[in-house]
Amino acid sequence: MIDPVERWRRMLGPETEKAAWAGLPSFADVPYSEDPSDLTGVDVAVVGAPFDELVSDRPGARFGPRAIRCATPTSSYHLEERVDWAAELRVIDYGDAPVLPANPVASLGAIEATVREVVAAGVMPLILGGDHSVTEANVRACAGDRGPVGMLHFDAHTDTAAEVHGQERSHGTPMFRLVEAGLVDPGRYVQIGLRGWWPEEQVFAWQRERGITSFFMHDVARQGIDSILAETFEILGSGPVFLTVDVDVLDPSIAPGTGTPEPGGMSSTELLRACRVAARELSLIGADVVETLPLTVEDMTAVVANRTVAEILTGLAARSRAG
Ligand SMILES: [Mn+2]
Repeated sequence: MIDPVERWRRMLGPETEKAAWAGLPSFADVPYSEDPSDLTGVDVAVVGAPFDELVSDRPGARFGPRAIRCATPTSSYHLEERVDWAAELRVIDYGDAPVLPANPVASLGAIEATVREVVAAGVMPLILGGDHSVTEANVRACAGDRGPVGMLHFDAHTDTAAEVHGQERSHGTPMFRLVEAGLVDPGRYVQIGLRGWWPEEQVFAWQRERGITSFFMHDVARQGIDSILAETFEILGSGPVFLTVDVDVLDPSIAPGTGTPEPGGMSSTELLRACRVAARELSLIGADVVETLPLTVEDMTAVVANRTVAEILTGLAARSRAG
């Protein structure tokens, strides 16, 4: 286990903060390890899934995990929730899954196997994508013997197509595959933020037949995010839920660094609040934040993706504190 802050404290004094741009860029400067034995006693492990070989449009999400780690803020104390997630939870950065370039099957297998190591230790995985196809690997690892789990899905797109460009494995198909495989319970599957021009009506018909709940962006605009979350929590209940956040749910004016940007999206105010409240109110068994394509060194999409992860951690900390 490497604590990226330890050298600063040892050499400069126990209260010293690490310079944000220096040292090992673990997520939020939490301790870093790739050794499964270091998962003992941990609450949450951040895992990178640096994979983008199944995109239908812009590539680059393979650079997402590193950029999100580098967008770390200086503190873990949340001003509204009034909780310090790093004080409340034992969080480590478990590094990246060992992806194999130009081999999607091996790479997704490696992502699933890495997340399985986390789950097997009784630790909640928080995965940094990667294109949205990684969610299939993540949920396969998290669902395990639990049977079908609930899903809360923030996205501009449903990702429930049976194929995209004739390909069954694509970042547009993971949720179809998870429902068909019996790993996600369609009656406890809620999508928020849908808009734009894809998919076609027959995909929505497939969704309705199975009882999947869809909140479109026009619902968010008319009804407000808090009212939609209240309905969502009723549907998801107290059972296990996987939270998946595609940053393209955000308006591309906030998050232009994404694979399939769609204008007319959510504000970061809405998404950050929704992720924190969801992590506080639901029984999350895992979460991922996907489709971040850093465009610059100080990439704004990576900053908002980083804060989305921090909001999830804050919600978990608030839940843990409440007992
Ligand atoms: Mn997606």
